[in-house]
Amino acid sequence: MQTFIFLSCLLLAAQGYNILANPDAGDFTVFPLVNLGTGAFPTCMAFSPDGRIFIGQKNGMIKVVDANGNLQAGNWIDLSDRVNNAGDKGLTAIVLHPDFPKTPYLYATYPIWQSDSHDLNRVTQGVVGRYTENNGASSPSTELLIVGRVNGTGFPSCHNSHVTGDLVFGTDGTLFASAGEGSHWDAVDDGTDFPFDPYDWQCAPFFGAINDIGSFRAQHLTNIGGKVIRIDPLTGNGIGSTNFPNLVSNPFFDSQNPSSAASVTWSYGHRNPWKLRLRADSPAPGTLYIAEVGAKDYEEINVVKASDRGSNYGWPCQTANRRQQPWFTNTATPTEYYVPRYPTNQNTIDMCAALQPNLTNTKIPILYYSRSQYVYGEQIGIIGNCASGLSFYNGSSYPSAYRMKSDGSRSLFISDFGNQWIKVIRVDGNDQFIPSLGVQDFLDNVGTILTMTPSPVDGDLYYITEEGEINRIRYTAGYVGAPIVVASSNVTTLNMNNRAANFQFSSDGTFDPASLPITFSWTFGDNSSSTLPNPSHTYTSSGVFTVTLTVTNSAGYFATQSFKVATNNDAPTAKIAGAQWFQFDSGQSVTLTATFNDDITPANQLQWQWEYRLVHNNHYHPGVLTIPSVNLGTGSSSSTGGQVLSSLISVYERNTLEIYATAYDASGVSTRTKVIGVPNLPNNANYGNTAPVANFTTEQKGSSVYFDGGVSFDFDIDYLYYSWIWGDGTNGTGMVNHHTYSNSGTYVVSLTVVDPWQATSTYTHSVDYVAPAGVTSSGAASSSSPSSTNGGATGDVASSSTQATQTNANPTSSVAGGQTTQVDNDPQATQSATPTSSFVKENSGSAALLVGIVPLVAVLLM
Ligand SMILES: *[C@@H]1O[C@H](CO)[C@@H](O)[C@H](O)[C@H]1NC(C)=O
Ligand SMILES: *[C@@H]1O[C@H](CO)[C@@H](O)[C@H](O)[C@H]1NC(C)=O
Ligand SMILES: *[C@@H]1O[C@H](CO)[C@@H](O)[C@H](O)[C@H]1NC(C)=O
Ligand SMILES: *[C@@H]1O[C@H](CO)[C@@H](O)[C@H](O)[C@H]1NC(C)=O
Ligand SMILES: *[C@@H]1O[C@H](CO)[C@@H](O)[C@H](O)[C@H]1NC(C)=O
Ligand SMILES: *[C@@H]1O[C@H](CO)[C@@H](O)[C@H](O)[C@H]1NC(C)=O
Ligand SMILES: *[C@@H]1O[C@H](CO)[C@@H](O)[C@H](O)[C@H]1NC(C)=O
Ligand SMILES: [Ca+2]
Repeated sequence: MQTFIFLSCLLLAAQGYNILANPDAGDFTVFPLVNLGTGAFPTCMAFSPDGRIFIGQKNGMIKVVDANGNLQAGNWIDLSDRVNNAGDKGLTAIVLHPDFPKTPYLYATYPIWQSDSHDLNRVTQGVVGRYTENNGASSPSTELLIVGRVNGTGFPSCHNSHVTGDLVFGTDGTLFASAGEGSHWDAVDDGTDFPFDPYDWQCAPFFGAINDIGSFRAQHLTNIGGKVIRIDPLTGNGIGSTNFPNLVSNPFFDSQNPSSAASVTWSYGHRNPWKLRLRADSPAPGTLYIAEVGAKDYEEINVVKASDRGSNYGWPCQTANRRQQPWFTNTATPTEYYVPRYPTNQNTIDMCAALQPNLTNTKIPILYYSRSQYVYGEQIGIIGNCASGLSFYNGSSYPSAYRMKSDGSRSLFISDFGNQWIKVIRVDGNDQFIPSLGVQDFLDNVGTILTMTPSPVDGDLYYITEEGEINRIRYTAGYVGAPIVVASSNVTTLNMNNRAANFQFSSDGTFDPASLPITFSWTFGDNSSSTLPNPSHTYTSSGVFTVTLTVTNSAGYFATQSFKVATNNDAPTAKIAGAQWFQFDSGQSVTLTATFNDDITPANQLQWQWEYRLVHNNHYHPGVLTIPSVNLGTGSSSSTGGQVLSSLISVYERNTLEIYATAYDASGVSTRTKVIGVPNLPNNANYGNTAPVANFTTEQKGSSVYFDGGVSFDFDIDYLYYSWIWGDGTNGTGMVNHHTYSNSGTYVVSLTVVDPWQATSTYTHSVDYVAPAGVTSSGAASSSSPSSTNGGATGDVASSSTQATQTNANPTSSVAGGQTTQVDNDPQATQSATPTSSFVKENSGSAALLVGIVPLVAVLLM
């Protein structure tokens, strides 16, 4: 215990850093590369030396963006039949062999299905598989499991979250893999079976009773949970003097059993080591930096040098610089997260105290931060929630302050999922944080960032959000190039036999990185066009039309984006019976019934899917409840989604449930609707919820105004839903927006934020908008030219059939028409597609509660 106090003092001193504003703020611009669409759920990427970018999705599909920035059709490989994609689980990392494509191997890590049941709590194990490329693609038949070939030897997963982590090659060609300890994140887990978890009992039979110890798996070398392992990428064996005499040996290597958990272990005592980055210029096999997601108190950035191999990083007995209180008896301070479910058992178990001798040399992070400014009275400074990415910068286009220096110092970029920021620190040649340089803000409001990777091709940082975006961060001071174009419509399909085929198009989100004036040119696919930023258009014939927006700046650079709309099909309707908001008791079974209808697809061919999201703090945990079903009979279709609440919710947690029913018609067009469940908590229905406070900042950038609602505040760090009224008759959603007005003038803008407990706050503020000179089509003149874009449709579509011809029949994707194209005449710009349009729409009932499409969010981290 004295050791802890000593370390605590040391680290307190080390954490006394400054938060510095970014001197280059505004000179970095996020360029969309591709958008896979909400629901595709990319989690990881890998760059090939041939210019391809491999993108892994949570569901096990791996896609390729070619060297020209175009998303290739289909999958490089589809592992969805074996990837356990329930809840937070899924494919979390891919890595290419260092000699790829000459040595044509890709490695992937994911929890595997152990049976047909898709219940997210089912006990399973994480694996590492190797896949071979042949003619530009691969197939599951090439799979060779190098971790988890035998039941019980993979990464243990005895609950529903933090299983697999990351993969990275060492400089000596060995492979590192990280994994969480696979225990309950929602309580102190010492291995005791939880009554609300119907599968907890399977942990002992599958992994052995010795490993049915919850979080304590991280402390024991009898399993590979909560570890970083280092293996031979051909066999999965640990690295030792008998099999690799010329390499640094693993610390607990056992030549009698080279594949044992001890033989493969490199470091231990990790909770959820989500991302690994290798510092290439370090002694072999390389210094690892780890973004480690903490429980409730701290996020950690850990370093494992070669000389640190075999070190204990402390979990679950230590977090950041201190004891993890609830795991020690008698000192537990119950909190909303860690009220033990078994108070009686807690009095008899003191495993951290028993482990004390093994905790004397635990490693502490080089940097840690928390969800709140003060933790245990200590001021942390930066606030975040789920450390999600790490990157060194090794390019030459960012300013010199970010580059590698000959003194050995490096910029380390750190991303946070919940608070959606990227910050940067400097580490010295000895891998120590340089406190005098502080923690510098880099980018805010980057979205729900899941990982960040530097491109070996252009040096820039790329990142993935769970909304499906792959973005590139470029330094754009002195930028000469194309604008960033974002085009969308309020609906992407409707049936003109039922009503006017009137679509509202929007260029919201479009802007020019150099703030040059821009002009808009829309073509609607029926020979009519518009130069308004946000035109509406009525089609007069039935069919599928390609809508294209071209945005040109005053320097003559342009970019375009296309997507498809259809006038021959309405999206189905979906409605969940009953109130939009209900309360339930923990463990209570609630039956929900949804009704679906469609204009064209018969009821017995409609498909549907139930999903839930467990919402707390500022993030979600996703889950799919049932597999899409067919054959509902005739007439209006209904589907029952019951049983769901019983195993998910503990009354001790300040959670809400969002439950979604999505209907898909035969063309793949979908509609999603939602209800919200709030647990009946003891004494206080809102469990002490504090209402948020809405606020936003504005800044005109060229022809658009940048609105940032991220300055809104919620005491409870709840996830907030943002709805905007722009004051020009249009509305928006999302935390950050670029909005373009048609005319100069003063607009009264209001932002309403809603937390999951339905507490709302509205902030209203006037914005003076000055249309830039040279933007003739979007200037004041446009108001006097009445919508001239209607009625231009004649000719070719008249001959097209009235059949539904939507090209996107994939019910898991909501992106219209598959691929879109983005033409770009800037030779340096490689962005190719930003399909923001979606067939998904909320039914009007639920939209009244929470405006807009809520992004499909997940945390694979917590
Ligand atoms: C692994 O365990 C699962 C059940 O959890 C079982 O279905 C499967 O057959 C086992 N595989 C082997 C090789 O024993
Ligand atoms: C930086 O990139 C160069 C190639 O551009 C590579 O040779 C070098 O190893 C990299 N250094 C580090 C430390 O990553
Ligand atoms: C401490 O670690 C050693 C291995 O280094 C292990 O044999 C022992 O069981 C551990 N102690 C406890 C209390 O787990
Ligand atoms: C889309 O916008 C058009 C034009 O403003 C409007 O007539 C139509 O009702 C809107 N459709 C929906 C579903 O909001
Ligand atoms: C709104 O945010 C701005 C920028 O952070 C801040 O200066 C201002 O005080 C905030 N207003 C309120 C009412 O919190
Ligand atoms: C914008 O939102 C306001 C307030 O919810 C609503 O009254 C108005 O109808 C909305 N306008 C549009 C175009 O959706
Ligand atoms: C568009 O114009 C071209 C050339 O005038 C004509 O051939 C074509 O049929 C028209 N298409 C539509 C949809 O009006
Ligand atoms: Ca339809």
